[in-house]
Amino acid sequence: MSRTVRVAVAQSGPIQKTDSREHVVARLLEMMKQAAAGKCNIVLFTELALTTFFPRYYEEDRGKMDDWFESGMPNSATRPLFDTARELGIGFSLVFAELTADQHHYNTQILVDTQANIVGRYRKVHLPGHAEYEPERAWQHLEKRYFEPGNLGFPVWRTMGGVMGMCICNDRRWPETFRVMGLQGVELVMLGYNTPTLNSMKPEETAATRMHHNHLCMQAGAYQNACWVAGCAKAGDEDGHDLMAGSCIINPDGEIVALAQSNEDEVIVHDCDLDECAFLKKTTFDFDAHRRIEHYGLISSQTGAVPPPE
Ligand code: CDT
Repeated sequence: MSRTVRVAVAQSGPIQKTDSREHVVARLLEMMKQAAAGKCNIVLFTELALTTFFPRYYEEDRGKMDDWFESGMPNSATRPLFDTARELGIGFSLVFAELTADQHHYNTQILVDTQANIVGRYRKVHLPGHAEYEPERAWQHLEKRYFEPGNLGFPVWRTMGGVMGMCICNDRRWPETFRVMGLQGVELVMLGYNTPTLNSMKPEETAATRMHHNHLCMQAGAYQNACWVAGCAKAGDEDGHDLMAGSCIINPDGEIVALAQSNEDEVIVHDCDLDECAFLKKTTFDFDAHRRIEHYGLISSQTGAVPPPE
């Protein structure tokens, strides 16, 4: 039986502060329909796909930011995504700001199967940025103010004939993210990102270097864990802040096989044969044969680097 999953990555163009959820969902629906018309099995949406990247705005009273959060999923604004997905028989993955019933705030991704059941939930572990206003920055990145670190680890799910994993934006820069999923046999990792084109602390860093970082970490994650990686940007100018595009699909050799060409809403597609993961998983990256965990203790016992004394 073929284990090819036809994956659509639905890059979002910019979403402005004043855009309603309904307006944004209409854009996502358009891309979902395009993916389904192209016989895709799943469509991946970006990080904070329903709103602008609101952590760029400082608010003294955190509670005033709750309007950016979803307290139920599906809810009235997002139900059309679930209804249409069920009608079209396409799965999807969506990232949104989650406010739980017990008042926790997470940057959350769900995996929805072709019958519109939520089969997986992930909450962003690596929150970048800072918790307080920092005037020395050209702009703010307040994820540490508005979200708590995810409490679910890096689970994977068996669905659509394969082993699926999720992570969100900054998580992609950390090899631990991919390795923990790799150790559970992950075959396709889906992630969304909202990444500024420039560095708020280092104006001389070029957009090209930052795009290189973006692709480098996803390509390394794919190769080193012998899995497919799909990365979905929110791109373009949000309220004067430019976000990079570069949405892509990467094969288990770490090669980009599909790449978005615009800074706008754009769907890219690739047939991801999950059996292509097997060769590297059984040879170079046969973890059971080659990993040396007796030497990896520092990775889970220490956060910061401790160089030897001078
Ligand atoms: N959304 C998100 O996690 N963005 C961060 C920006 C940090 S800039 C190094 C990212 O890692 O892309």
